[in-house]
Amino acid sequence: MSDQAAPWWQTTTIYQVYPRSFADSNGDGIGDLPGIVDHLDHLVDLGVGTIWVSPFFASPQRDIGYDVSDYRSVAPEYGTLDDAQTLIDEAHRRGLRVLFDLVLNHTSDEHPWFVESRSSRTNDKADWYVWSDGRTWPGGRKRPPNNWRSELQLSKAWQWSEEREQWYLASFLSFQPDLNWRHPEVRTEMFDMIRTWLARGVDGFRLDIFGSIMQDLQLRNNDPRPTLTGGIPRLQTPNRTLNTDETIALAGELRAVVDEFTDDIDEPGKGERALLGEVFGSPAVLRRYLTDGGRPGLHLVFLFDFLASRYGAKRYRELISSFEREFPAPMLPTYVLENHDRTRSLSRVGGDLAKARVLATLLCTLRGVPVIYQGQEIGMTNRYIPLSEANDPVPGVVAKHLPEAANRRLTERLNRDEVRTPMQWTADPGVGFCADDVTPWLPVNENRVTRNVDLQSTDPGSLLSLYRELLTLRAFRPALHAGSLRMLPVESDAVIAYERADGDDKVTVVANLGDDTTVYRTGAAKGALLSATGDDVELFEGDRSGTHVHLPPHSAAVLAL
Ligand code: TEU
Ligand code: CA
Repeated sequence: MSDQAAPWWQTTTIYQVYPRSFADSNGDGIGDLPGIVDHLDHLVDLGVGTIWVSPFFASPQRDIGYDVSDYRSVAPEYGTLDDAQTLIDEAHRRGLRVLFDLVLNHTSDEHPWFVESRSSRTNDKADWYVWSDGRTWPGGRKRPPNNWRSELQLSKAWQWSEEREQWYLASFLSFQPDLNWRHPEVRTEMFDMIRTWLARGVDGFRLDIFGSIMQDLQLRNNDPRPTLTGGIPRLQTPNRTLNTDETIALAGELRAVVDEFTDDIDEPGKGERALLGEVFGSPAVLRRYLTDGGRPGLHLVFLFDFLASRYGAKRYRELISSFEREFPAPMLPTYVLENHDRTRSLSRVGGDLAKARVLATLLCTLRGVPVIYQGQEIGMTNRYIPLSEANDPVPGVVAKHLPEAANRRLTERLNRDEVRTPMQWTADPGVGFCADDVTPWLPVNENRVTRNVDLQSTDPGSLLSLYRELLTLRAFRPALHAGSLRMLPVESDAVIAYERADGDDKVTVVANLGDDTTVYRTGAAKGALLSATGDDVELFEGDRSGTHVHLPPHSAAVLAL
């Protein structure tokens, strides 16, 4: 799609803010909404176009906001509804769009709706959640209705309620009961809630575990065969609980709701609103969320394969080719390297900054929407926190089943606290996240002295400077933010090369992911637009075949054709 016609959500770059760890404005050691507003200029300087803010709605915070107890109010530790409106308005004033994070699959078990629903089988909310009598075995033992396991696989998906003497479905953690989206009142309430945020100018939503929303109506067993679904090992094939036809149809209904707010003004808060689904499955399945039977669904879906893959040219070439095959224009892939749930990408490559710079270059020059997690731009890494000290509830669930060593190795069910430590703005003890005499909710990473925005902002050779250069280049080159992608032949297995083109604007991106220097023969390159290593890219006239590019180990270059 050419640059002119491309809608904002196709050409933007998304930056994930994890509010509890971004910036604390009132000295309680917890990040908050005013803290985000205080740092919006960093995002403008970085060059991103959209911020996705992880949940800040009322919540008991057992899963740090992904357990909502009131979708229409702000958790007091993060601020007020006015602060949320200020965040939207201040972002828009800077030309940034804002996505909020909607957890539609489940609420907290402390949500008043669930407290009422669980209290009896006849109250007004009795069927707002997924309840079942289950089975009674000989001898009277109560058993769940089927074999469904939770998203984390290591525990059952059904929880017993003594009050109702029935089982309720909790697809993720036991204190996160699934809403019953077949109940008309649930849809009415949830769609109305969504409209209130859209009316406040939110440009769209990131949709949490959207693929788990509607399960098989007959509660039939999942296929017992283990599988790897969306990069996550599962003890059974979730054919009855994940990506069902009804869930995919819900994507179309949700699209119709956000399309009610699409004015024809292409301005933040007025133009088209976008839906970004956190969904897991094969590309063919994920594609159905974008359009099913000709009906539009979500605008974008996360593709986690890059994030879940080891660093390597061969695997990345295969993934890029598969994404191009499975999500042909006008569909768009997304590229994400890390988030608040998974290992930091720099940690994943063993702390090797050269590799991180190659990844940054690929992320920002591939066809598709790049998603950057807070701190990724300065090379933040996992900060070890023993499972025994975890705020994150996931390790507790996993630790019951797996010793820590296996836990870390087998399923990357790390203590997610490790990727949620305070954003490092300065080298100070409080890293500019909070005052130095305030104890932040999670410990600061000791590498704050070198990994901070202050230091890297003025260092042209820093990772932050590279991200700024890349995002500026991407914004100015239609080939990069709206163009096609064509994989180019390579002689070395350690090299990735592709051409991006939009009309007359063409660039070639070439990367060497090997440990040895290599030379890449390119067409008539006019010159290097950018080099990941920060050094000059040596272009030299080779033999008749045109220009050769000298590529040191773990380097990349963007060439003007
Ligand atoms: O995470 C769902 C999901 O991706 C998990 O299976 C993830 O792979 C796991 O946490 C890795 O350890 C979403 C949110 O991103 C996560 O923070 C929430 O805890 C979860 O849903 C429940 O809302
Ligand atoms: Ca605070």
